[in-house]
Amino acid sequence: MNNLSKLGIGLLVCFAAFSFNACKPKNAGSAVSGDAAAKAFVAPGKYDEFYNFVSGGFSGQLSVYGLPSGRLFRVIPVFSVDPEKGWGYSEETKAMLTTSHGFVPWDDLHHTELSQTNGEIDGRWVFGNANNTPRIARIDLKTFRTAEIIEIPNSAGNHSSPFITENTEYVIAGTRFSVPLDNSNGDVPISSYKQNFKGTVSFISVDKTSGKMDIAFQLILPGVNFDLSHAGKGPSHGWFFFSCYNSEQANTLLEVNASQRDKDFIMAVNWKKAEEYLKAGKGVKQKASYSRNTWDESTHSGKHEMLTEVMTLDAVALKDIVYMIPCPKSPHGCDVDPTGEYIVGSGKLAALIPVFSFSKMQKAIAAKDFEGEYDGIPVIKYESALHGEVQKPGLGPLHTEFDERGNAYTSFFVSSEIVKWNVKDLKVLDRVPTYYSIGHLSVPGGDTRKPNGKYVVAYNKITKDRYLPTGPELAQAAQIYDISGDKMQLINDFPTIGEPHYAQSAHADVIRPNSVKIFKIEENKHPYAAKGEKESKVVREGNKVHVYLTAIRSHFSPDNIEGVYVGDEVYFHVTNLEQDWDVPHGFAVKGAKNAELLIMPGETQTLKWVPEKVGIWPIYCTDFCSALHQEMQGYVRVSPKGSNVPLTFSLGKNSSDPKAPENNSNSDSTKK
Ligand code: RUQ
Ligand code: CUA
Repeated sequence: MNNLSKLGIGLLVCFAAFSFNACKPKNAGSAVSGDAAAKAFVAPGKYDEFYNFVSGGFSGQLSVYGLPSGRLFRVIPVFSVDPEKGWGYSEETKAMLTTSHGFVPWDDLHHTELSQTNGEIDGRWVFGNANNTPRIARIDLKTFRTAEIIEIPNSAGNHSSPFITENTEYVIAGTRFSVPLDNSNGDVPISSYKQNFKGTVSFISVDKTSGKMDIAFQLILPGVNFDLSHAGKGPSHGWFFFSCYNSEQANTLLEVNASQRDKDFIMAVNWKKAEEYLKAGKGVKQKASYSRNTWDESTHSGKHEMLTEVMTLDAVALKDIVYMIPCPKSPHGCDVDPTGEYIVGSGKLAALIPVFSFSKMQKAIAAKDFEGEYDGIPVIKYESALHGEVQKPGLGPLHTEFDERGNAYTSFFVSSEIVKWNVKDLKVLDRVPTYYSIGHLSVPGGDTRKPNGKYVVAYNKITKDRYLPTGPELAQAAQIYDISGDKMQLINDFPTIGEPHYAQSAHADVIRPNSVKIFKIEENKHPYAAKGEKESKVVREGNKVHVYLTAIRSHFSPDNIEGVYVGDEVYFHVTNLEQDWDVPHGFAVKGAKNAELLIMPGETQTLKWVPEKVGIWPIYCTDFCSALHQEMQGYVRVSPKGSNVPLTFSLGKNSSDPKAPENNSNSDSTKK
């Protein structure tokens, strides 16, 4: 196809020579010394300096830890149902997990990316990707809730996501698997990869104020695997860089067949140029079918909609959008330093780290200093774009983050270590072991223009003997290192939720002041809200029974309901009337094929229940809300279908007390 394979033979590493499995370093038991531990100690009642947002991998969620304490603050449900919080179980949240394939209860979240303004973390949103059923989520950091999920058409294995530009102009989503496009005939032989399979990269615009996401355009690209990416910054603003592997275009046994060439590519995308083509009307609208789900905090409900078109740009036919730069051996991480000049490509099987220069790349493009084409995309000569190579850094480089002092920190999976090196002179400065087999690593602001090089956190794939054994399955682990001095120093070690991949940290000051404490009850626009006990009621509409239930310490209103029949669809719309921080109430009903509701102050959430048996069914509050939480309970009487037990509901009418107050008890005569 071209003469790429003749290049860089001297760089070729026989990857069979080292096992691609993790190797466990000796002296693994090294403890954190007392002195070091003090650096990670955050005294009880004191706050951490940073929020650390960690992807949950196959848990599909995102977890939030304190840095440097490693204390777990919250697990935010994103792509997977979470019975603890009712996410995906309450009627309001089901829309958020609905896709073009219907309701999908699980996904695999690999990367988190905090929104930026002027290349700095602004603390507004954090984005996450769903790998399996391609989607991007936006989480609102005022509420720490998933606010929007958009599906990505023409994509499969949404791994190269959700990286963002300096002003959050775009969040991008690159496909891992190339596949036939959605509107083409997909019923083709798998062996026709080269003819029929395409790669895509989607540029998702983010509204500056509302955050609302839209696929602005998709680039249609040659069929390869996209792996990771980062946006340019400063001088390279307007560009995006992606690592690609499987430039062999293999469709089977990729571990061998996609490791044939000395070099795959870093793909450089000029998205400003793409915008020009778009303005000039060069985009082609294609039919597509993908969901966009948005959460509305005034109705406390998600809304699901299907979109039917996507704008595409052909990166081959429209010149000057995309260039390839050869990069050794199946690059994984693709990271841009804080100055925006240096782009680091980490070949999983490479024994060196190439660092590319943005200005040299631009010169090479201007001079058409190409070594050929790859499926119609110009390939810049390796040497022409290269700033230099970090020699013998370690085995299996994966990801690189930066500090503000001109240093880079690269994770090495195979040799289980973090290596610190200087971005300009490419000299290795320090190395520390990780426990074990580090994947991603993260410095606060470490992929932005303004890193805060106090700590680097290692997110590891294997835990082995770090903690007390818990049978065959162990939690994954992270380690925190102090990087403020010349030598990196391990200061903390903590288990994580799911499988952590990428993570990012924000200084507490950009999030903490905006954190919502309650939802104002008077602003509750939920159609079934009861904004006071007086509004609580039960209404029958055919076989649907709507219970407008209120919760306040320590009772529900109403708490006695009769006249519900087997087979009815009962909707408990529970409004939490509290207007106090940190006083949720929970709600559950015996036998419901469902999870609890956990309702925040001022909020309304709905649990659907279809009683199948005659009897008395208890309801109760699941969240210990007061000294009399255990008294927060009630009964629903279920009668046979067609019974003539009238619909009644009450609070405070006690059988053992004939003089019980009648004030709250109101019978409803709307029964049909
Ligand atoms: S990946 S361990 Cu899914 Cu981000 Cu590199
Ligand atoms: Cu409300 Cu416990």
